[in-house]
This record gives sequence, C-alpha cells and structure tokens, in this order.
Amino acid sequence: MDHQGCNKPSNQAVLDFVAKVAKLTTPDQVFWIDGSEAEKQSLYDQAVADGILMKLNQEKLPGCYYGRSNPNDVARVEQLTFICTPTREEAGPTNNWAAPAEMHTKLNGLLAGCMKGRTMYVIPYLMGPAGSPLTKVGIEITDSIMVVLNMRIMARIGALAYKHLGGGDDFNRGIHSMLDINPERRFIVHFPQENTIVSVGSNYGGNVLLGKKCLALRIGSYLGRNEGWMAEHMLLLCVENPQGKKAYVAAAFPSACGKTNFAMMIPPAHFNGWKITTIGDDIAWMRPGPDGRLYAINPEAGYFGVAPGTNYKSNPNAMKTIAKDTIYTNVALTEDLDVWWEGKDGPVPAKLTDWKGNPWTPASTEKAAHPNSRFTAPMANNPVLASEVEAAAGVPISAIIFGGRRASTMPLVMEAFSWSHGVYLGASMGSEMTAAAVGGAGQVRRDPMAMLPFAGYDMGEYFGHWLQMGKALKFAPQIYHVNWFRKDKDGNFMWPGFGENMRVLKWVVERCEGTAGAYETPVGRMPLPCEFDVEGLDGFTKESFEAVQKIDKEEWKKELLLQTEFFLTLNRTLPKELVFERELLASRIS
Ligand code: OXD
Ligand code: MN
Repeated sequence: MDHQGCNKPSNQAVLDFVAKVAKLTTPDQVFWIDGSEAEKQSLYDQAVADGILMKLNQEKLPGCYYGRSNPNDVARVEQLTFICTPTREEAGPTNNWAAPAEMHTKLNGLLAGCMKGRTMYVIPYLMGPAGSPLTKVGIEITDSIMVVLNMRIMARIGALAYKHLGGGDDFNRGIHSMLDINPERRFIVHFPQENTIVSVGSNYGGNVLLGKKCLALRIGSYLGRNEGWMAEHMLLLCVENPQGKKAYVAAAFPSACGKTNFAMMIPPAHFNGWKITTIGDDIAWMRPGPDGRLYAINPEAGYFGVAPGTNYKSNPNAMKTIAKDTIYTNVALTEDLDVWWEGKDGPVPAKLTDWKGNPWTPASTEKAAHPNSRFTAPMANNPVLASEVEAAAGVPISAIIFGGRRASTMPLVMEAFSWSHGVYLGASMGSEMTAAAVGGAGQVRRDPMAMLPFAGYDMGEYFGHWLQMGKALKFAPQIYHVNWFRKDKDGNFMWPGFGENMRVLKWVVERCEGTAGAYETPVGRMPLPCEFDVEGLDGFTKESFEAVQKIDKEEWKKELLLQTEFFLTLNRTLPKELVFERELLASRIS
C-alpha cells in the first residue's frame, strides 16, 4: 500500500499518526513525500496528466504552472474556521468555537472513507530554518496534489523535517481532505491543546497549506504564549543605510494593505546607497534573545501573494520573483499561455480566458482574474532576498510598525510613547473594508495587530501576552503606526506611497538609532516637519507633510468611541494597561 516515495520515516509517533488517519480515511495508497527534485517533476507531470494543472508558456514563464479552483473555493473562510479549546472562553469572543469532542466526532464522520480511490500524501515540513530553536515540525496529510506542490514552495519539506524531529513526538498533526469541495462540508479546525489541525472541503491555499495561517499563526500564537514567544502576521525586512549599517523591522498590516510590496520595496533614486532586503512578507516568529533584544525568523520559504495589482510600479521585485517556478491560481490566461490580471503592466489583451475558463474580452463586464487570484513563488527567486533569511538565531528587531488603510484621522506616521502605548496602537488598529467585504465600503473594521482572523486564543489574553513580552525584553523594539492611505477632502491620496514609503522607514530606523528628532503630539511622537525629507517629491511640500500628519481632535474623539466599542467586546480579559492607555489618550485629546 505505501510503496511510493522513499521517505517513510522511522519515527514511531509519525508512523502511528499516519496509520491512524489512513485507517479512518482509507486511501488507495500512501505516498511518503521526500521533497526531491525528481519527485517534484513527477508530481507536476501527474497533476498535468490529471488535468489539475496546466503547463504555462515555458519560454516566458519557465517552470510555471496554472490551476483554476472551484469557483466556490477562492478565499479563506473565517466563518468556517474554528478554535476548539476545552472552554469557549479560551478561544475568546473573536473566534468561532466548538467543544473539541463534538468537533472530532463531526470531522471523523466527514473523514471516514473520504480518501477511497485517492492517494494520501504525507508531507513532512519545517516552519523555520533547519536548526533554529524557533523552528517547528509539521506533518500534513492531504489528498490534494495541489497542496503538495504548493507546500513544497511555501515550506521546507522532506527528510530535513524528520531529522529536526528526531525520535520525539513534538510535531503538528495536520489532516486535510478536499472531500467534495463543498462549502456545506467545509471546516478549518484547530485543536491548540492537541497541536492538531483538520481542514476539510477546501483546496484554497489559506485554508489548506496548513503550515501557513493554521500552524504559523493560529496554533503558533497559542504555542508562543505558552512557550514565551510571539507568532505574528508581520513582514520582516532589513534596511541598510549608505554606511552599511543594518536595521531589522517587522510590520503588521491587514490583508491587502501592501505587506508584500513593503517587504520588497526598492528605495527611490533619491535614496542612493540605501538598500532594502526581504526576510519575510507575511509571518514573523519572534522571541527574546540572550542579549535582551527581540529576535525574529520568517517561518516560511515562499510567497503566497495576491496577483491583481502586482506590476512593475507597485512591486518590481515581486514581478521578477514570479517569473519562474511559480504556481498561478485563478488568474486569466492569454492565447499563448501567459498569465494576466487586472493591474498587470502593458495594454489589456484583446482576448483572454478568464479565471473560470470562459472567453474574455475588454468589453466583458466581469473581471478576467479573480480579485483573490494568487501566485505561489519560492522566496529564493526574490532578487532582494536577505541572506539572514536562513539565520537560525533570527534577526534583532529595532522597530515594529502597525498600519491600516484609513482615509481619515490616522497620520502618515507616529511613534508610540512606550511599549504599552505601542501595544495599544496595535490593539486598536483599524482598517477600511473594501466594497466586497460584509459591512460596507469605507467602514472601519478593528483588526488588532492584523491578527483578528489569526489569533488562536482569546484576544484580550493575546494583548496580555504582548505586554508580558515587553517585560521580558531588556531592549524592546520601538513601536510605530503608519497610514499610507489618508485622503484629502476631494478623495485624493495625500501621500504618494510605494517606494516613497522609504522616507517614513528612514525616519523610523533613524529614530531607533537615536539620530532623528521627534516632537510629542496627543496621539504619539511625530517627525519634525523641518527634518522630514520631502526633497524630490513632486508637488509634495512641507505643508503637504503637515497636512498628512494633522491631528483633528474631533475625528479622534469619534475614533476613540469606536476603539472603546471594540474593547468592550473583549472586556472580560482586556489588560488594565490598555484601559489606562485609552484613558490617557482620551484626556490628551479632550
Ligand atoms: C494572506 C492573508 O493570504 O492574510 O496572507 O489572507
Ligand atoms: Mn497574510
């Protein structure tokens, strides 16, 4: 039964786990993934033969493949995502909860016999560089060849995971079955106490690449609280100044606010000699180091990014990253099997096949690419990949940046007065929803630390853990809040964004080094207008800077009410530090 793949481990706990799942799901065969190049090619060939993937134009896009998902399965499903802790309180008011025993019974019913006629793949993987004390081992069992091919880009897979695990049983147990890709039978379920994830009924990355959102954020945040570290929805980058001095920055923005663009940013010509390199674009695992600083790793090995809007202006390095060895999902296809999406460079092609497989022309009323169409690309392709990405000890973080998409109220940049004020800035973070999201366009949804869909336990306790971590650090990073999206009264963006965000980043790192000035406002410290570099910015003057930094007390009073409304929902466990921070803010803006 298990003759394929040559990576059957000797670890008894893994063998027992796989045997138990095989007994329940009754696959025709078990395929032990070894992560080799030969295996990769045979899996791609199999996926093409089965009609699951299509080979793209290999002259234009060497090593690239294309897949379409079921139209009912194109995004993460927060309403079907569960945290099954022994009590509802442990999961907290921002998560869906079910009792673990009940949920196991329900899932076992769905899993019984579900792999009959299918191959069961066993993927051993590492989240984090081999040899890092922060790295975790996962075993994902799946009946989807798409999951195997995407996982081999997004994580370090194969024998190295068994080596890291040794003879122990400390690994995340992940079970995935597509079932019949039916939203009625779709559940993404986490059992934090059992270090187990069960995902059924979907084949979409965020729901099924279990190392990513499920392990690295939801289970990771739970493990981090117990073990004294942090799992965060953050990009990680290195800024190098013209003197060769490096600083490392982590930044949390909600989904679709430009994390990948920021992580791969090219400093504009004005910043001759400055360099940005990428450590991660989505997830950071951080823990205090022996010197009292906070050290971070990127647990992932690839980028699972949104294609629409990606182009040579918004992110030239991403365009280069996805030019080879990439899997595209739900984008549009040109006649010569190249990929296309809304916002790609160049003229709109006269004829395309859209993400559903239908003919498309510029006259069509529907989008050619799904708005959440994706690329899965190895980080090794990134022209500005930081060498530190493999550093087992991680990199010492100087600054943490929080940010959202806000048309009003929030200035371009401000610095927190202290760690607890910084935690408050993160905890009260909000971002405007797009027209597609429930709740209506322009409405601000609170998304604390960009972790609303990803915290694996009670949100108030999670804030408490942040405050605890500050106490565990001798040299805690300085915390900032940014908003690239403020608009003037005519609805125009007040800040050019993209590469010009380098001006804000420069102030941030120079503050951390103690070489840039600041002044205090009721909401945070701000760059001195006489110091903030606006040279070479077309039409953007010192006055424009003051306008984008303006604090409108009336707007802030409304903001405070909205923050209070959100905090009330977390009332049971909201740390008192945050209550006091809110009171201080209220008195400063009154
Ligand atoms: C992602 C997300 O896919 O945040 O990274 O949804
Ligand atoms: Mn994300």
